[in-house]
Amino acid sequence: MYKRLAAATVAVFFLFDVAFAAGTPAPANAFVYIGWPSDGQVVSAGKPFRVWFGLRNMGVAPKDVKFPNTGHHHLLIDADLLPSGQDIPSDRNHLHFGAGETETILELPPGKHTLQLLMGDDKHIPHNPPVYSKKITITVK
Ligand SMILES: [Cu+2]
Repeated sequence: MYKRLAAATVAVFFLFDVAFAAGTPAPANAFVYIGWPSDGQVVSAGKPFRVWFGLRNMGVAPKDVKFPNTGHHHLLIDADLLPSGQDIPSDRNHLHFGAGETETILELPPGKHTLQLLMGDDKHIPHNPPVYSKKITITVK
C-alpha cells in the first residue's frame, strides 16, 4: 500500500513538472555569470560597488519584449532559486533589470551575502531550462 502511494505521488509530481515545464526555451549552452565581484570578494561597507552581469550564447532583451533566445537579468540577493515555472518576485532580494541592464551598483549592509543571476523571459519567468549563474558569497565589512 505504501509503495503504491509513493508511485502515485511521483506521478502527480511528474504531471506538474510537465505542465510547468513549457516555459520559454533557452539555448542549452546559454551561460550566465557574475563578472564581478568574484566569489569570496570582500567589499567595503558604506561604499557602493558595481556588479557585472556576463552572458554567453543568449541575448538580453527588455521585459515585455518576446524575441527568441533572449531574456533579462535578475539578481538574487541572499535568496534561493525558485521552483521552475514560477515568476520571479520583485523585492529587495530579487532585483529585475527589465531595461536590459548588464550591470548595477549595489550597497549592502555589513556581513556575508550571496549573489546569483537568473535570467527571466519577457514575463519574468525563468526559461526552460533555467539559466542561472553560480551563487557567490561576498563579505561586506
Ligand atoms: Cu524580470
